[in-house]
Amino acid sequence: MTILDKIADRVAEHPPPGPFRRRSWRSPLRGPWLTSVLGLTLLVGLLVVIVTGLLSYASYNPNLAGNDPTVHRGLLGFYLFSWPTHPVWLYRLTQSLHVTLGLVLVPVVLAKLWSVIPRLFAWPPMRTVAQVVERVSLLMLVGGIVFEMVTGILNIQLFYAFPFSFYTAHLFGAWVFIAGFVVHVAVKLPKALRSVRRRRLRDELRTPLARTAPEEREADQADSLVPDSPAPPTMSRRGALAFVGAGSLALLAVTVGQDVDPLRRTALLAPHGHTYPDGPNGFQVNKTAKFRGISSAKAGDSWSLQLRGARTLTLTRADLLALDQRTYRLPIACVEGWSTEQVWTGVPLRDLAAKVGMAPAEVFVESLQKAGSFGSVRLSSGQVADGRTLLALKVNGADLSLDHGFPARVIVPAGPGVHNTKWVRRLTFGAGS
Ligand SMILES: Nc1nc2c(c(=O)[nH]1)N[C@H]1C(S)=C(S)[C@@H](COP(=O)(O)O)O[C@H]1N2
Ligand SMILES: [Mo]
Repeated sequence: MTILDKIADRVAEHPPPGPFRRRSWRSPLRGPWLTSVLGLTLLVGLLVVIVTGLLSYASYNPNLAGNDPTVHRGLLGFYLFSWPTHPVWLYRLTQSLHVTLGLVLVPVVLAKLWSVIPRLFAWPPMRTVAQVVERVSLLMLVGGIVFEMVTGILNIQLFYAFPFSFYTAHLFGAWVFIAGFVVHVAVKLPKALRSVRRRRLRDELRTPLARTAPEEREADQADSLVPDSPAPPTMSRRGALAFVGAGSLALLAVTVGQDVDPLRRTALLAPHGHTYPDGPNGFQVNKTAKFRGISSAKAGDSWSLQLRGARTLTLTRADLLALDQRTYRLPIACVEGWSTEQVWTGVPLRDLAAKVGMAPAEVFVESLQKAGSFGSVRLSSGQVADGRTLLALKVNGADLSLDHGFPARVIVPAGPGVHNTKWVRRLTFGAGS
């Protein structure tokens, strides 16, 4: 034994007081079975959140010039593909899953962190290289999930009110988390699968407080989640699981309404979910005309639409209404999780392209909006080619309200809300335009 090993042993034998001493952690519920039940739940749930999150990034057309504020994304866009326009509810489904599940899993994440918190104070903090690697991966995992949940929830409530780009920060945070997640699953999955088999969930759900006992100690005593000197239980394991499950269900109950039109009023957590006027324009508004500095003067009689392609053309709203009108029932699905389906009437973008001598091509959409996000966007040639992609003039049979984009707005099937530019002023067809 070298002198260094001896010093290391002495350090290990003398943890600082408080949480670094194993005996200060006494809950009889902590143990590998409980941690594994929570961990495997998160494995499945967070996989869905990760996949739908990556899809959300792909849906923004980040490969088209000017759409992606993420300057140094490096290899992170390796999987991107051209976002389809079928089925029309595609983004509505992926994004409501992402946001709803992300919220519903918050109590499970907190319970999982509680179940392993003694490990945070393991003493000595790190001894082998393997431990150092594990701790760094845990920092990425835990730091990543906390960052993603906090930025995600704040964005649902505040709508991009950050001093930095939510979009870029949430994307980078996601990849830090994903890296930690992959390492953690690779290291822990075999043990988690072994640990859940040690007790049957059904038996555990039948065990009352009076018969609640600590789990069996694992072979590696020093690293065990089972406490050295357990306190008497104050809650059964089924009580703890029910507490977490009830938290998740409560979050689900006050969230689902933002994606189900008849349940809109139950969406207590959705700030834009339940206050809107009656009538054909009576559905959520994301960023009002006032907020975006759009006056009814600018969007009124003096307004006209500029079309640019092989030639240019200016059309008034009356000119547009005189063209062939199409009507489709299409959703608006916002990145913040809310969605709705309405009936839109207007002119297909591909007809407008034809007016200026263009086959369906990429289009750069510009609005009257001078500052702030989402005032312009680039749509793919595939989106323009789909005859249901409209420059909408009406909704549910009535003129668009100013807040919903009067005189004209884009509606793209299957796309994210940010592609449905309101108060459109100019359409420029052609790649790199
Ligand atoms: N010009 C402009 N268009 C915009 C926005 C905007 O801020 N400015 N917000 C977008 C976002 S994020 C969404 S979800 C939809 C919402 O449309 P609505 O307010 O009519 O429901 O409009 C999109 N179009
Ligand atoms: Mo949005």
